[in-house]
Amino acid sequence: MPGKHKTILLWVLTICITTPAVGVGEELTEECAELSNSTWQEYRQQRARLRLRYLVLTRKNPDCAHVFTQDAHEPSGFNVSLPTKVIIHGYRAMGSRPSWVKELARTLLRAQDANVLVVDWVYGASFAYNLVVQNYKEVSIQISILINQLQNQGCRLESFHFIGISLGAHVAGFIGTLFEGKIGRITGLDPAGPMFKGADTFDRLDPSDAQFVDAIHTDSDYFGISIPVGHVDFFLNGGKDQTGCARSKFASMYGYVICDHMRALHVYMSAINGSCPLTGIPCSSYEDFLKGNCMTCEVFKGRCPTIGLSENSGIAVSPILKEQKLFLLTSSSPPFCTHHILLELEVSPLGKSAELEVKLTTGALEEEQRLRLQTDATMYRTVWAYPVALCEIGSIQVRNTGARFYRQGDVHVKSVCLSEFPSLRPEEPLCVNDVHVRRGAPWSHDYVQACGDF
Ligand SMILES: *[C@@H]1O[C@H](CO)[C@@H](O)[C@H](O)[C@H]1NC(C)=O
Ligand SMILES: *[C@@H]1O[C@H](CO)[C@@H](O)[C@H](O)[C@H]1NC(C)=O
Ligand SMILES: CC(=O)N[C@H]1CO[C@H](CO)[C@@H](O)[C@@H]1O
Repeated sequence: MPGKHKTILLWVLTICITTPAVGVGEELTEECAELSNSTWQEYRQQRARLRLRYLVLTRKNPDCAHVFTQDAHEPSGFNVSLPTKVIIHGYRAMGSRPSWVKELARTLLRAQDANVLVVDWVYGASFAYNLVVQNYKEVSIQISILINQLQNQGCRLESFHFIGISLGAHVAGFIGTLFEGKIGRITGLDPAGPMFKGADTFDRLDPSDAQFVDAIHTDSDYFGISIPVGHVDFFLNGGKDQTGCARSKFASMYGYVICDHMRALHVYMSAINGSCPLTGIPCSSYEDFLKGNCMTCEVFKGRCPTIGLSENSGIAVSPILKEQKLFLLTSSSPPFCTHHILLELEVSPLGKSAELEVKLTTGALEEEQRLRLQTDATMYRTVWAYPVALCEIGSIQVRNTGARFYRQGDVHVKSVCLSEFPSLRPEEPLCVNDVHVRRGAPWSHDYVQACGDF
């Protein structure tokens, strides 16, 4: 009997071990495609070849890309009745495959039932930047041939939405030029700046390339372009330096160098996820925006444009305006949203320059802002990226911090006001009047307020 028992045990064990192995084998028959990566050697041998490929992801295969093929016997899952999101990556300095493509595809598919068509032009996009720039129009032409074929199969040009990252934004722009602006939408995520800023609109992304063009700018002083290229152009934190990027001492050199540039992509994905609104305020310059000189979206009939997939960025005015510079502040990590709080402070004329520190407190959260006061000004306005809404702010404290350095005397604050923008409802600013801030004696005030149901 013990012998038979062992045999059964062995048999059970064998099933347990082999069954999953068979399962794994079956799964592998459905092969998932990856983007290419190229090496310097390969690049030198095949310099002239672009080796363009396309991958397809849909809601049926959101995590497993299929190589695009028009062969009816090997369908890639592309469905001509659905809208199509075309992802175009940018320059690949080291020939590596872009690692973020899968996440962007998944984020898009969660938000919309669509075909995601990924353009793999890693071979043409790697190593010498100036040579890559020479390639990009050829890449656009090849993609446009595919779009033409898809059009013949029943896809409408308006149903294409190109999402181009960095140099990919200009690839999309040139495809748009080839289709005379009839493509539905192009989104440029920090469109490349080097060799494009001074370029003719024929050579770079511009509003005539599609029915609607939106762009997000996050590194316009380095890898990104500093001029507006779309109907709406969101300049995050002024469009140059992003919070949480500049001082990440321990990040890798590569991460440090491209952190600002890649922020556009991360904010875009977060916006599509839809956990909080990222809206831009039209303004002529970031300096004006930071002074609180632009607080409304009147030019858009009160509806501020939002980052993400909503049609025309949520703009209702028509015809759609062009090259609108929009500004917003973000936080340093997902979901990146903040509240814009305008701090307005009016002081009585001062005998000497002074310094004040203003602190806002909400529960355990404390944030400070430092103000340098000059003798020739009495009004100070500054916009603050604050983590919670105005109605949640519990208290304000003002300290006379300049005392040690400037031997400054008391500061008489005529009024200190806080307001939030853009505001969904008419709200009075929170003001406190006639405050004496003495040396070494901070003044503070608790707000009595509550966020109503809205
Ligand atoms: C293609 O998409 C349409 C519209 O959503 C749907 O009705 C149809 O079943 C899809 N075709 C296939 C083969 O999945
Ligand atoms: C989007 O949401 C999904 C699911 O909630 C989450 O896993 C992912 O990290 C989010 N991505 C971003 C960029 O916020
Ligand atoms: C760094 C890297 O991902 N290298 C891969 C490039 O692609 C080849 C073939 O697909 C792989 O074998 C390498 O590991």
